[in-house]
Amino acid sequence: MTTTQTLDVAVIGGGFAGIGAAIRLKQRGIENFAILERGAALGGTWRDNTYPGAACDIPSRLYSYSFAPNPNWSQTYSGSAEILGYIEGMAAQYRLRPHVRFGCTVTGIVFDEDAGMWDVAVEGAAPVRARTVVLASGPLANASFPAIRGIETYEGHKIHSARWDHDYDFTGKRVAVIGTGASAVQIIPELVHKAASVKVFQRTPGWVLPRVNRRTGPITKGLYRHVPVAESLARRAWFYGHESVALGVVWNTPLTRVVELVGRAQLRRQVRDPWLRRQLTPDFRAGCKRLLMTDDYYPALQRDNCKLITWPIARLAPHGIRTAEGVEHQADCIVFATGFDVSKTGTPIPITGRDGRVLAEEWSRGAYAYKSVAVSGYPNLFFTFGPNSGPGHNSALVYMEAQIDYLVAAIGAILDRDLRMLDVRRDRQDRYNAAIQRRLTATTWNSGCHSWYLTDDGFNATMYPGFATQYVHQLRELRLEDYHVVAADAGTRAARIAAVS
Ligand code: N01
Repeated sequence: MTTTQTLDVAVIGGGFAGIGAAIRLKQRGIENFAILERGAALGGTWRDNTYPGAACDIPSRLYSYSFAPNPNWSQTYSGSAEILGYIEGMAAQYRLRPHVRFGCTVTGIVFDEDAGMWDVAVEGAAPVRARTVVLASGPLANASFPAIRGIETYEGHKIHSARWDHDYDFTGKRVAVIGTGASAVQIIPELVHKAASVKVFQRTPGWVLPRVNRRTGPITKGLYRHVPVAESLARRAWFYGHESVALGVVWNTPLTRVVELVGRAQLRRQVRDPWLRRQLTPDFRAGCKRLLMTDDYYPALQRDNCKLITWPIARLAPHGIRTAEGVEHQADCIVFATGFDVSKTGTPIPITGRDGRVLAEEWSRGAYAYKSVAVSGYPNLFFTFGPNSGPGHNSALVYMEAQIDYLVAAIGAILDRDLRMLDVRRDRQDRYNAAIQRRLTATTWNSGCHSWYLTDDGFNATMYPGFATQYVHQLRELRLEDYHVVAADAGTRAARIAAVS
C-alpha cells in the first residue's frame, strides 16, 4: 500500500474530544489535520447512546466547552439528542467537515523514529503518515455484553443500551433489564411506560441522589445570548458547586457520610416498602461507583408492571433468565445496560513507539501516563481522556478542555520549532504516577467496591484523585523541561540518543 498524505496531526475519533481538539488546532492556525472516524457520523458516545431517557447527569452549562458556549440549552440536564446537536453545531460552525474521514477505522500506529512520524494503519485504505497523533477514541466507545453463561442460547431480542434498536416495539412486551448503573436508571423509567412488564436484574444497588432538572425559560436564554458574561458566571457557579462536592465524593471523608445521608433520605422519601428499601441500599461508600442522579428511578421500580430481582443470574435460557434460586424469568427482550469494555490494561489500538516498544505490554498491569496526556517512549502522541483523568464529581468536558489546550500547545511547539520528537521524560512520568497512586489510596474509588474504574487486581488507572481545579492547573503550561526535545535536524539516531541522554 502507498502512503497518501503527510498530516501535521491525525486525530483519531470524532467524538467530543476529537471535535474539541480540531477546533483548538484550527484556532491555533493548524489546518493540516484529519479526524479519522470509524463511524458514519460525528458525536462518539452521544451518537451511539440514543436509548430512551439518555441524558447527561452533569448540567449542560458545564457539560460543554467554555470556548463554545451555548445559550440555548433547553434545560439544566439536556438529553442526548440536544447534546449531539451541540456537537454537530460546533463541527458546522468551525467548518470541520472537510477534515473528517468517515468509515476510517484505525488498526494501529507505529512511530518511525528516524523520520519523527507516526504511521497510522487504516482498515482497507492507504496508511496515513502524521507528525503527531491525538488519540481521542474515548473510554466508552465499545459496548460490552457480559460473559453470562448461555447468552448465545437466548432466542429473544437482545439490545445493548449503547446500541439501541429503535425499530423494536416494546409495546406489550415482557422486558428484562440487566444492570442498574447510570444507563439503566435512565432507561427503566421510560420502559415502564411502554412494556407490559419490566424485570430489573440488580447485582449491586448504587447510591441514588436527586437530580433537580428545570427547563430554561426564554428570558434566561435571552440573557445568556445578549450578556455572555452572565452565561459564563452561571457556568462558573456550577463548576464551583461541583468542586465543593469533591470533599465528600472524591475523598473518603466524614463528608462522604453527608452524601450518603442525602442518598438515604431520597430512598426513604421515594420507597415506602422497607424490604425494597433494604434491597436498594448500597453497601459501599458513596462515590466509589458513579453516583446515580435521578428522581424517576425509584418510582419506576414501584410501578405495578415493574419488579426488582436481586437473585444472582445463573444463566440465560432460550426464553429468559434463570436466577440462582432456580426460577426462570421469561422475557421477549433483554436490555443489557451492562456498560462498556473500558481498556485499563491495554490500548484501544496497537501502539508501537520508539525502539519497537509496545504500549499494550507496558500497560498490561494498568495504564499510566504523564498528566494523563503523554507516555514516555511514544513521542508526539497525545491522549484525551487518558489514564487517571476521570472526574467523579465534575464535568468531563472541563478535564478534556484542559487536555486539549495542553496537547495543542505541544503540537504547536513541535510544528513551530520543527521538532522530530517531543518525548516525555520517564523520571517525570514515574514521579507523577507515584504521587497519583499515593493520593488515590484516600479516595472513595479505592475504598473497596468493584467498579469499571479499577483493574481486576484493584489498580486505579482511570480516575484523577483531586479537584478539577488542580487537574486544570497542572496542564495550564507546557513545560518543555519535562520532555526530551529532539530537533528535526538532530542528525543520526546515535547522535539523537546522545542528545537525549
Ligand atoms: O454501565 P456501568 P453504564 N450480571 O458499568 C451490571 C457513563 N454514563 O452504561 O454494579 C449482572 O456503570 C453492573 O453491576 P455491578 C458513566 O461514566 C454517563 O450504566 O457491576 N449485572 C452495573 O449495574 C458511567 O459510569 C451517563 O454489580 C451486570 C451495570 O451492569 C458509564 O457511562 C449516563 C453484569 C453496568 O453499569 C457506564 O454506565 C450513562 C452481569 N454479568 C452512562 N455485568 C451520564 O449521564 C454488568 N452488570 C453522563
